[in-house]
Amino acid sequence: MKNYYVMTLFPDMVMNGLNTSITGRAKEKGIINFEAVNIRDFTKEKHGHVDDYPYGGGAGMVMQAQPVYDAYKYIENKSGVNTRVIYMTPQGKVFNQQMAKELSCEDNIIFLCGHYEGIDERVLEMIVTDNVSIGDYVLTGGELPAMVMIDTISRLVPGVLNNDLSALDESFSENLLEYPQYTRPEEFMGKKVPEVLLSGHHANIAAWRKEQSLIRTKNRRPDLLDG
Ligand code: 6GU
Repeated sequence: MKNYYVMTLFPDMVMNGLNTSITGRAKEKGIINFEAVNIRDFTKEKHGHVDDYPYGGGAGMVMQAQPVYDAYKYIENKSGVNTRVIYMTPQGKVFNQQMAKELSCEDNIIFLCGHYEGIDERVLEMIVTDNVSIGDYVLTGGELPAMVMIDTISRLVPGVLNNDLSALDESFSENLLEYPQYTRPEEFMGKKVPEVLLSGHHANIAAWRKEQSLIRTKNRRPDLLDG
């Protein structure tokens, strides 16, 4: 069983997303588990504040160290002290399929989602093991990135997909994009399914698909073919 913990101010957003579709079914099957931990539950302020003005001035608010630290301690009790803590930040290393493959071997992962102008640097220094971004653009918070990562990682955990081979034979698994797919009918508005796919000749089909993958990658993502 893999355990994914999400430290967040918006637990419903995370749980509603992950409980849907394949990740939700994998949780019901007991293959993976995810838990959103509401950082606000750990505030010691009577009005429930988790943020304050930045020292030195400037726009926006900063999430305070204490509730983040206490939420982490609550999770650490369950996950163990060596659990990786991934801070979702546009300043991190950019997430990719290789990273997902490596993380799919971890039994426990904690995802820390910031909001506002970020989180007090001192608690980040104390608990974060990895800084990860999902691309070069700025989101309002780390929740969508954490959900993107958990979705990508989960489908590489054995048993999550009905067909474990489909996780291997797909875009990026060999640095190539996936070949085009077709299903019934054989002809749609005058457009026919490529003949070779109807031939039953497995070697020819495999060769055609490999060629299509290469052509597609060259046209759409030539950067993947560099080196
Ligand atoms: Cl991980 N967080 C935020 N706030 N924005 C992002 C991101 C993460 N990755 C890309 N943009």
